[in-house]
Amino acid sequence: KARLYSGMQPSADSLQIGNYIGALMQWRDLQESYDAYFSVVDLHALTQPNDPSELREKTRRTAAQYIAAGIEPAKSTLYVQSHVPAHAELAWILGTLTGFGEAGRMTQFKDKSSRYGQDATSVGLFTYPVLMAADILLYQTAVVPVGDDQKQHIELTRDIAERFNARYGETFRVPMPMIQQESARIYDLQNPVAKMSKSAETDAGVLWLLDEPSKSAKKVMRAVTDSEGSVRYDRENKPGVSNLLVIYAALTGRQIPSIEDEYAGRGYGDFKKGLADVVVSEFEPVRNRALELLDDPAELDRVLAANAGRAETVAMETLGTVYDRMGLLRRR
Ligand code: AQP
Repeated sequence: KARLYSGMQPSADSLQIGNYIGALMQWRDLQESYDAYFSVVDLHALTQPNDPSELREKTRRTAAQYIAAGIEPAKSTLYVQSHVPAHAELAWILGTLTGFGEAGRMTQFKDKSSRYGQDATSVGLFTYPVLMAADILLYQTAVVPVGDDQKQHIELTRDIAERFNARYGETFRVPMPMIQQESARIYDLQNPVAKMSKSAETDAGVLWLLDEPSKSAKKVMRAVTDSEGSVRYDRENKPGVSNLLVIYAALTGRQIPSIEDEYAGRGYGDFKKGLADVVVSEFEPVRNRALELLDDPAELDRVLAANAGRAETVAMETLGTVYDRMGLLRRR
């Protein structure tokens, strides 16, 4: 089986429905046909301010939500990034092969650093894509499922891998991005032109996986729509309704036209009620399972440790080859 790598940051207590539709649902399917590695990238999360005890909790919670959403730790390698020190080690090595200007061209860095301002922008934020390259290359990854916004980081990963291979001999597999469909992109319910995000400014626009289902139902009922009153997909002129249609279709596996037909001639109230039911019945079992897993943190930690052990075996083999090729004297 070809190897696949993806991860998410433990940047909130709960994942949001965009993470679920855009990543977890797809990972669940992909784990059947790939040798999949899914990591909770806690080292990446350090590029934003964190309360230490909260970060620990968010890390466990993110892992529990992976499992609750159907990522099977017996089938996929589901682990916490910092449990495998080789990530940080390879990131250092790859940093020595990355141009300053090259890293400076990453649009995500440019966006985030201009938002944070010079003083709040860390070197870690600048080298974030180098750590991401290390994550991917350590496992000789063939494909990386990512959102459109990560395409540039995968390009950088490929460039670094090719550079290393050319300089030191074939070492890394050069990975391919697997770009998520635009139809899998979910927008904020209150501001449907902005991507739904864990770090959104207002809570009303975000559907959290671990929220009380009744709360999510209310948020769906209050989602921004338009004054036309017809349930019709038109991303440009009807972003709110289109977003709700995408969520409906993704969660039910139905096609958008069939949903449009079902609600033809009915108001937004009916449509939202229908979607609220869909969201509640999808989230309820996932939430219950996640809370159950979190009730027994020792068992969850045991599963994560076993999976980290599996990941480490592969990672250390790659790292050893890298050290040898670059001429580092090995400890005997
Ligand atoms: N709105 C979204 N629609 C579809 N997919 C989404 N993803 C995130 N938001 C949406 C996918 O979820 C994964 C999470 O990756 P991440 O944790 O590294 O951060 P992100 O992409 O920046 O996600 P968030 O929720 O917006 O987190 P914060 O606020 O922490 O930055 C990725 O696969 C992403 O495509």
